[in-house]
Amino acid sequence: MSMITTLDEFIIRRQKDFPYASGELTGLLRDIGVAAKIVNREVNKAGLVNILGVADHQNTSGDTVQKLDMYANEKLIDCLKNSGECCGIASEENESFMPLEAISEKPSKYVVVFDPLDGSSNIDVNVSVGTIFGIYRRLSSTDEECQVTDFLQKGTELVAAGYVLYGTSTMLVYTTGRGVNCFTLDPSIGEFCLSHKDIKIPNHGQHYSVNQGYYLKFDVEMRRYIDHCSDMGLGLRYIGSMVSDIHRILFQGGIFLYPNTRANPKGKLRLLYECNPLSFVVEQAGGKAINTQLDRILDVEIHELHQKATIAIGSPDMVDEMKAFVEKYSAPMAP
Ligand code: AHM
Ligand code: MG
Repeated sequence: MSMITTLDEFIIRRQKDFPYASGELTGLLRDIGVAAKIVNREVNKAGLVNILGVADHQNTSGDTVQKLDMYANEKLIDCLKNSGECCGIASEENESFMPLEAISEKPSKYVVVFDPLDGSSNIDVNVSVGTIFGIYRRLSSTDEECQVTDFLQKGTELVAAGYVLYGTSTMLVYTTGRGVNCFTLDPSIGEFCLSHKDIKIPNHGQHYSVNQGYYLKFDVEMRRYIDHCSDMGLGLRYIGSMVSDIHRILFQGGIFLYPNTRANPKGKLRLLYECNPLSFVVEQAGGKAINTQLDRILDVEIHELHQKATIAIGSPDMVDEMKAFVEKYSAPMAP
């Protein structure tokens, strides 16, 4: 019989690889795993109980917030508050960041950013949604409350990042900068078990992923690249739930695009809560992530918590090809 490695065992084993690690990051990752299990329980029974439906307010980005988003938000906040391992959190569902009080003498040195339930427009129709998270080392002094500058760090400064996909199985995928590993929740024992070790993204895939309904609203160079994908016979796959689309690309290869449109000239997705954590995961698996200005996502300067970004992310050869198209078709015409 093959031995099962649980998420907790794996995280603790990995901590031993860092001789000076104090265990805080280990604790944080475990707490996120616990929150994921609580959210998973609720997501799974969403069709059964009267938790579905649209709540009566919008989040700071103007999207309609659904009840399960708020539930996931609350549970993540509760788990991180009680853990004592982080000094502040920033959530896509909250306008501002939230400093957390230390629960022991030991000051905590991390802040956590998250999108509690990404792709929430899919909840009512039982399509996969996900939680995205990122962990940064605080920059402010441990003598004071955390500051907004602790969160406004480039993606290159991420210490750890990952996502939970509430799909046909529930999976937690994360990286601490030493490869990407995937854990599948075994509901019979209530544990995330190591299921896919050191994931490597294929150099090329058979699908491209974009909301083709906005085609006419994209810049001409992006339309040319999308035409090229279609000419090459690639299939179109778009779930409307970024975590699900990225998860497929991680295993099968492909490219995910969310370019600027006329309605969203800076893109729709958030740099801090969505693009940076997922770019860190994809890069750690050997993929690439850039914006439509062709800058590496992880290098983009961040000035506000809810800053939006455009993104092209996935298999390295496909991102390079998209880059070449944009360079070619956005070059000024010869006189
Ligand atoms: P959300 O955080 O409000 O759920 O929005 C993010 C989601 C992504 O998961 C998905 O890729 C995208 O929005 C879909 O947007 P659109 O419907 O414009 O294609
Ligand atoms: Mg989101």
